[in-house]
Amino acid sequence: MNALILVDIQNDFLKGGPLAVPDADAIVPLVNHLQDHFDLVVATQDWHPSGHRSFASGHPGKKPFEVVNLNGLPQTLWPDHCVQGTRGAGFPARLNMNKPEAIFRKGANPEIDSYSGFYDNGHRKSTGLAGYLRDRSVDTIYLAGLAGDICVYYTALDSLKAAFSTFIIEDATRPLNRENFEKVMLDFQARGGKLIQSGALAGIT
Ligand code: VGL
Ligand code: ZN
Repeated sequence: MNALILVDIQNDFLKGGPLAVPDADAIVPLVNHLQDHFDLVVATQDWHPSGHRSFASGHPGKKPFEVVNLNGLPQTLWPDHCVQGTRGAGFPARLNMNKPEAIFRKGANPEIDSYSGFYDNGHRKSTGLAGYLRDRSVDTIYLAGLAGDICVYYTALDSLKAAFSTFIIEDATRPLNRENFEKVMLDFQARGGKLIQSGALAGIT
C-alpha cells in the first residue's frame, strides 16, 4: 500500500510568508493532481506555540539562520512562523485538503524543534505517524511539500529508519537552499531513498 505525505504546505512557507521557500507556490497545483494517484494521503503541519525557542525573536542579539545550542541540540534560528491558530500556520485555500485523511502536527513543544513528521529533532517523542501508516498497511511512502532540504528531508530519513520504502517526488518539493538540497539528497539516496519525478508516477501508482 502506497501513501502520499504532504509535508508542511502552509501559508508561512509560501509567497509573502515570513519563511517563504523560493518558488514554493508552483508545487500546489501539482500536489493537487498527484493526490488522485494515491489511496491514502496524509499531511503534516508545522504547529508552534508563540515564543517557540526556534524563533530568532526570542534570542536577543541573534538573527534568523544563525545556529545556537538549544537544550543540547544545534538549532538554526528561524523567523517566527507557523504559530498555532494563525493564518500562516494554515493551509492555502487552493491546496486540496479534502483528500488527506489525517493531519499530523509537530513542533508544539516550545523547547525542541521538529523537522520530521515522525519525531522531534531529539527523537524523544513520536507523532504517531509511523504507527498510523503501519496500521493502514502502508509499506511505501511518497513525499511532497516544503521545505525540500529541511522538513521533507528529515521526514524522509525517519521514514527510511522506520523501514518504509521512501520516495521523494522531486518536482513536488522546493528547498530553502538549493545547494543544501543537492547535498542532503545525496545522503538520502545513500541511505536507500529514491528521488523520482511526478511524471514517473502514473505508471507506478
Ligand atoms: C521548516 C524550518 C522551520 C520546514 C519548518 O517545514 O521545512 N523549516 N520549521
Ligand atoms: Zn518550524
